[in-house]
Amino acid sequence: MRRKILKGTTVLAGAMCLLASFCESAEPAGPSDSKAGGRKTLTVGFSQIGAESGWRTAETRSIRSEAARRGINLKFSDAQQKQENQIRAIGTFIAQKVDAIIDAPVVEAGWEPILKQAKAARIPVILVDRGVNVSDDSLYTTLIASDFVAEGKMAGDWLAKKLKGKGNVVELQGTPGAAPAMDRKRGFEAALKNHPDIKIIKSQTGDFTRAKGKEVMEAFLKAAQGSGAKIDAVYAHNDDMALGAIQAIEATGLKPGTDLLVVSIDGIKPAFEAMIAGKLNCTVECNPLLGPAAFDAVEATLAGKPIPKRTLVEDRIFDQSVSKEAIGSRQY
Ligand code: GZL
Repeated sequence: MRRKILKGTTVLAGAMCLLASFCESAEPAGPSDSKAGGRKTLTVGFSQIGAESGWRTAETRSIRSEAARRGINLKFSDAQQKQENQIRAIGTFIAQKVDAIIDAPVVEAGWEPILKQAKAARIPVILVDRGVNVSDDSLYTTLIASDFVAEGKMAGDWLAKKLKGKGNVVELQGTPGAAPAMDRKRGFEAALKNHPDIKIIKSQTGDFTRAKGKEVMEAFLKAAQGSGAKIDAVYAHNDDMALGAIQAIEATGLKPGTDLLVVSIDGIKPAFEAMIAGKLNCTVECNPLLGPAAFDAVEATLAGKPIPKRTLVEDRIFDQSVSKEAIGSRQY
């Protein structure tokens, strides 16, 4: 059963306030090293995917700094984008009897066994940034993430308008099996449903990295040169792949942002710099500053308070027309 996105639970980007609906909460568990004043120091295990993109490192900074601000003992594990490393790290957190676990699941499938172990150990699991595909959603406490389908649709609607309903698009997909990759594709295709003359002529994963995005875009450009097909736009599932694609486009002498439109998702500062330079046309924000909401959920769960099963992070779209005035307030 795919994870449900429950209506009525929204997090305003930046405010990160949680609107409550209800779910069961796990009993507190874990080591009882106490802090001055008798309040227990919490120990939380964080299984992070890796450091593949500017977005990812911003998320890690947010989680680490929020743990420090709250005096929480954070055990951090970088999985180098491998699910088996995440599962191993979560198993270690369980053996160490941490109070709670935060997981950014690299892909949607394959989590039931380890989540069942956490539930049996009565350790709550907070999902951040990406969802999981489980038959029993009591295996995790809450999912704090953006609506990736909406992000893909915002990007597609913007591009369709800019292309005036006609053109060839190449797509740089995120990590195969990852929620943002599948859903951003789904949302973009939904937007193009109303524009039959816009065709996705090539689509391949660049694994959310700049290097791979550049490599795949080089292949797309070479293929187009060989077949004589014109590429009118690039849709990248994240800014890092878009920035790699921009490098590949420039190497052919074409002007990214002019000869080919470039649209992506994340809203990292380098994307705003590329928009100001006229090389990127539009980015849809996907807020990575999830630390406050994640630890609100940890503390609420351990206190036995009800929290939303799904906490939606709201996102906005930015194009070149607003990039200069917006870059000053970007926090990542
Ligand atoms: C989105 C996140 C994605 C970003 C990429 O929540 O999972 O992973 O869009 C990152 O930049 O690599």
